[in-house]
Amino acid sequence: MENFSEWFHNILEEAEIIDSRYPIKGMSVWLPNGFKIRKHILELLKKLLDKDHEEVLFPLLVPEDELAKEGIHVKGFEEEVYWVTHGGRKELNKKLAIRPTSETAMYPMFSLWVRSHTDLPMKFYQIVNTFRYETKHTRPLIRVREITTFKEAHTVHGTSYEAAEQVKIAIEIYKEFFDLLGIPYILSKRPVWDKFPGADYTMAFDTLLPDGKTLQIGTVHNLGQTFAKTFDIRYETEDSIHEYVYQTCYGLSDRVIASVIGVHGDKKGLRLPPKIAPNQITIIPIIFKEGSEEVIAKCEEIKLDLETNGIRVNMDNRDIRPGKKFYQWELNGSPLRLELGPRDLKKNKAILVRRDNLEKIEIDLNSKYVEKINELFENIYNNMKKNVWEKMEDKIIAIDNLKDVNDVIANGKVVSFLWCGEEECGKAIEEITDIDILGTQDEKSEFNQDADGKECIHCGKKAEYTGLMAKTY
Ligand code: 5CA
Ligand code: ZN
Repeated sequence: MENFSEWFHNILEEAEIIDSRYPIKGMSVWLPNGFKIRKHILELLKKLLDKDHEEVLFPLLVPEDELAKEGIHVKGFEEEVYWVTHGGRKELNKKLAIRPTSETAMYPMFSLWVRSHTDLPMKFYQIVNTFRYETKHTRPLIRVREITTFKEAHTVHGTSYEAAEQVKIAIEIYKEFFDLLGIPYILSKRPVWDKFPGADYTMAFDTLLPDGKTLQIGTVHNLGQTFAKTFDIRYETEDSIHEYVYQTCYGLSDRVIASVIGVHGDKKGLRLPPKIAPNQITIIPIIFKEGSEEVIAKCEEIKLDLETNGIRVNMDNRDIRPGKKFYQWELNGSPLRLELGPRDLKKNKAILVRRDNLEKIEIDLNSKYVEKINELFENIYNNMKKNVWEKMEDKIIAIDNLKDVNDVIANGKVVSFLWCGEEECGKAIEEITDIDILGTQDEKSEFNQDADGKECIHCGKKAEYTGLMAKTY
């Protein structure tokens, strides 16, 4: 895609996802079509989290002294917090922060809730809006000042081991979630200088957008005991000792929605995975002067049949040229189109057109066509997922000379290199190339290179990790 940014902006408007003309920078309005996509995505995530998390809802405002308690955390967010300073005309004697994320809203309450080892583990999540006064260039859904769809989970454990295990569990949940949406991802451990403020370490998911820039689409943080000590969250062990808890938190945002749109879309517009498409199938009666009533009646019958089987159907009866309708529903990303005209009706057949590859398929309406359509949804999803993964994998390029970084990046690709993992060396690499290090790969990662007996690309010391570098959003 030549100009992804422009394409993305246009598609949000044309497919009526959001209206970004709201008169506050970094804040937009969800339009009905976008809202439906958002709703279906949230349903998928909730289903995954509800298996072993409890959903809660905390207030939007955080008292200044609670926000200020955790020194590193507050420093990380200090430039980004919006403040409520007045109630009406009266100045508040305690300023209230609008949550940039909810650690400092939740953890004073956790300190009241956690009593004994029998209370643990605790696993909560909430889906709320959060606010960050971003100073970098804002972009709809990608870098916003009101994150409208912040899904944050917070867990509390009795041991360090369990917290580390929870990080792995959360990673598996997020993988499953991104897989359901067919979003390709790179998981890495963020460099220490780029971890979440207050975390022991941060695991991050990045996807690659068509312009070759990576977008961080989710993060899982091991908080260790840092917040437990600050907010005095302790529990009584079986031996009646009072111990600080271990915590994790993990979150996703509107960027997930941006990625679904960004990685799957094409020149014709959106391509939505059937699971989240507001219109999973669009029926278009091909009407001529004669026989139109029969055609419409048959289309209505098919619609009812599909709907009874739980499929979201959109029937476009409008008196406009079919070509115009095709164009519109392709733009909107409806995964399948069903066309039926008088000649098809005579044969009791209909034509299906796949949005992912525009392939035409004739179906027999005497057969079990609902099954066939469900199979096609599965095929479409698998094909979309496979394509975007292949595209991303092709763009991860291993290099062994730092001089090659900028060429690879200029070609819209991601660099993989061997690294000692030391902060000083990493910062030097970032300085020399002016490109960010995303992080290091787990040994089991498909993007991991064998570092055994090899040297760090920059300092020549023993290589410990595979690092990735990319131009980032
Ligand atoms: N409390 C932790 C876990 S919920 C937290 O706030 N982590 S975070 O800062 O990394 O944010 C979670 C995710 O939100 C990020 O991985 C990123 O995908 C997304 N995000 C962060 N800032 C923005 C923003 N301004 N606009 C859109 N998405 C954002
Ligand atoms: Zn090095």
